[in-house]
Amino acid sequence: MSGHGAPSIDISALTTPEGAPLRLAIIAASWHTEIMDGLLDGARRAAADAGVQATEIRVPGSFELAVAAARLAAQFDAVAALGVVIRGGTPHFDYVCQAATSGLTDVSVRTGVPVGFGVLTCDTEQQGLDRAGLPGSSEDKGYEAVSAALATAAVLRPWTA
Ligand code: DLZ
Repeated sequence: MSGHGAPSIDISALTTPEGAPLRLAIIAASWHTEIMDGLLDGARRAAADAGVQATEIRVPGSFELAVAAARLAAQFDAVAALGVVIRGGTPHFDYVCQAATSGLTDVSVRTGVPVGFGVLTCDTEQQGLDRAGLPGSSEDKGYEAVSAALATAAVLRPWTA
């Protein structure tokens, strides 16, 4: 999948809603530290640009992102899940990616709370570095995940039960 065609989301507009500020949780897995540090930094920058104070929690791996998102969705308006999965020599990669993807989708649809998908599923470490929002990266997936979750939460706010 290419980053070409990505929308430009104006999250600064979210700083002036009529209602209370959006409550944001950032959940980060702990594998592949350098890439994850870049994703987290981007996620924090997006929260700051939107004028939102984020609550952060860490889980061991991307497999654990969905259960954490399920718990936090009850108390937050938007969740961003960050993970880095790099293909190895066994099918484990496919199971972890599948669990994270379907688990986070399920949480989002079931709870109605937007979950920004900041999970990199890479064949190589370099692919992760290129997308981590680090100096020299061409993409900033942590920033994008938070922006998408907050923008969706803002759009849906009038229809909150
Ligand atoms: C076991 C495992 C492996 C091999 N690779 C990764 C990875 O690249 N990225 C990641 O986030 N997590 C990985 N894990 C850990 C699993 O997500 C999970 O934490 C363990 O299987 C324990 O449930």
